[in-house]
Amino acid sequence: MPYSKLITLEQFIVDQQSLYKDAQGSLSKIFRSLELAAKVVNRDVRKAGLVDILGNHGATNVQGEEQKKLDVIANDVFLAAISRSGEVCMIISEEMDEVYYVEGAENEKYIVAMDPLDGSSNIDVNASIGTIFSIYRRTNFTEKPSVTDCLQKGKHQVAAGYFIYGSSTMLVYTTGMGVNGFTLDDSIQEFCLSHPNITTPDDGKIYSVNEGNLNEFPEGVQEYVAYCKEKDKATNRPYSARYIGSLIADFHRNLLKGGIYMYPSTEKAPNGKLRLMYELNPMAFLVEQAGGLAHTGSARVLDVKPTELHQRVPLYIGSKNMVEKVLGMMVSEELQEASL
Ligand code: AHM
Ligand code: MG
Repeated sequence: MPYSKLITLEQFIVDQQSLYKDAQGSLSKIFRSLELAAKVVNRDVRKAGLVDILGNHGATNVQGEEQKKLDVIANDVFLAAISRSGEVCMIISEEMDEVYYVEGAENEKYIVAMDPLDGSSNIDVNASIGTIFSIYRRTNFTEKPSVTDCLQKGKHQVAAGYFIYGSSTMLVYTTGMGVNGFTLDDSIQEFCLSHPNITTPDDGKIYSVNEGNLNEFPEGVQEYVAYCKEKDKATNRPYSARYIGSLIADFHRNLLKGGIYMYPSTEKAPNGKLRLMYELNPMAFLVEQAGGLAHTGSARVLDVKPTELHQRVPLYIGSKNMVEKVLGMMVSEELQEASL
């Protein structure tokens, strides 16, 4: 494509902003800071095999999981960049126990939640990883910013998205007016619009789940996985199983091609593994904007009221008909149990 036809992220944001008469450019500043941080992290991810930044950092994060060096680097880089945007009063991160209060920004109106490096177990094996973010507006200005301001339902997100550091580096985001994807052109270091108005198919052929845990899933989910494997020409089954263990990579593929990603509850982890504030809400906002669904098995993800920063919640997300199918099987399982 000739460069004259390229729309950079910067240009796209300016154009979008002009659609709102009251826009003051605050979100654009936050996006600029996210973009800069992602370029830095992208550079570090690309050279991870060359320099001594691979491996565990030695510390564990709040969920008791080992942090990789790059997790720590990504957290620091995004924290610094977002703080410098001048628009954000608080940042919460999967890698930090507590809220980070941005110095001198207590009157600012935005809050950012992030998973600075999702899928970090994939770093050492050169598979796709990414950064997930969401932006909320602070609602209470009578008191100092506090953790309560952060615990908002996902439906109140102002923007959400992810950077994926894959075979190419991309940004996919929404501000509630559809979903757009930008690919980083390494030669000019600009994110360029490559996937305008992403919509996800209502049906797909891919199911993504850690099947090693199958016997521990709710019975309705086990039944759905068996359904995915059945042979049936009319419904294009069996489906293909695709699971890399990096939410962003699995989600991104399914978003574009159609499919379902599931992280159900298990006996050991009754709330699943993924975190509501850092992983579920941003992905749910994106998928709904693209025409898909995101559910916890008992509620729409975006309607869940968070009770704590690092809350975990089960997830069923992706193509509308596939999510509805698994939910239907879970409900009929519950009804059967109730009638016994
Ligand atoms: P992380 O944020 O510590 O990387 O953990 C989240 C990741 C997701 O990206 C991925 O889908 C999931 O954990 C995989 O978990 P499991 O290995 O249990 O299937
Ligand atoms: Mg994560």
